Amino acid sequence: MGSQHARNAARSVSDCELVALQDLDRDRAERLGRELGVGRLYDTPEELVASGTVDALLVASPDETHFRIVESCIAAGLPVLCEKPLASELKDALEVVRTEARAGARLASVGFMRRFDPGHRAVKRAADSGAIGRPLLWKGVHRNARTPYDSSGPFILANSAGHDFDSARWLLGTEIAEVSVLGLRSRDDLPDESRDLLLVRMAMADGRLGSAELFMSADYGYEVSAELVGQLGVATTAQPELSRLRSKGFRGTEVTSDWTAPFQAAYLAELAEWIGSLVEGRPFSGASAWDGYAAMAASAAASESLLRGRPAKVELAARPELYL
Ligand code: ISE
Repeated sequence: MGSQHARNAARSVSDCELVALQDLDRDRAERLGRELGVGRLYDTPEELVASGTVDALLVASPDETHFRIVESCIAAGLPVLCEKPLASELKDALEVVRTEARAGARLASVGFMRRFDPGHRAVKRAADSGAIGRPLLWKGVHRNARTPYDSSGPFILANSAGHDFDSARWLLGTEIAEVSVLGLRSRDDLPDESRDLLLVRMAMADGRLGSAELFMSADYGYEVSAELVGQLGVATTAQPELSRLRSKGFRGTEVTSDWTAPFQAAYLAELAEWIGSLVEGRPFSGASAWDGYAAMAASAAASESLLRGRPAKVELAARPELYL
């Protein structure tokens, strides 16, 4: 993910110069540095932040390192675009929100790239235009060909479902108040604690509804969709078709297993908008630290619901004025 963002930053975003890289895997950093003509490599994120060589930082390190890197960026006054999740502990995500609120500046943004996906944006436009009347229900499908790293329910709800919680919040324009989750281990060869097929139901703060299927061992490929069911119509995302195949009495569309492939345009648009917002000194239109925190609060409640077998309330701290 980091290499991909680096390539986008170096090659495809105007007003952006990639000047430094940091990776625990030094060889990978050197290879990427050679490929992109970047000579400054740092051993630790702290050294990079303290170096004074960059105006902004993009973080795509393992989830559990996000919090400390984001906090060090904020302390140094550096804008930071951090991959999701914003932190690995809910209390840390709230700490980022509070640090920003105290400083009175939004420096941290979160990589919920679906907000920049052309299909998701078209659904949002349809809702905003009134074409489907009042949206009442958000429906999501999130399938990975194979379980990413860890197939336990809490991991999937934190790592993957954050995107769905953000999609529901963003498309319905309100917070999630309560979640209820059912989980299933889809295959006998997965560890006992696996819950790689999850059904998530949401009650939004204003009473509207959400529902998502997450299937992390879908085998046939990677697929994400979101749908808004409104009083007057329905808007559904469509992912770009890679190809149309006709073969042996079959006509269909190829499905990729690579979870980055369908969102290439989204990653690029997100980065371009973030850089544009920094250069022009205006607010970033993507996800804020508050959005990162709110998605994590929904993930935490979802884990609790799965564990206890009953609906769980999403407990949100008061939203600081900075994010209103
Ligand atoms: C992965 O970490 C991502 O961020 C992808 O967008 C998501 O679809 C996938 O399920 C995650 O594992």
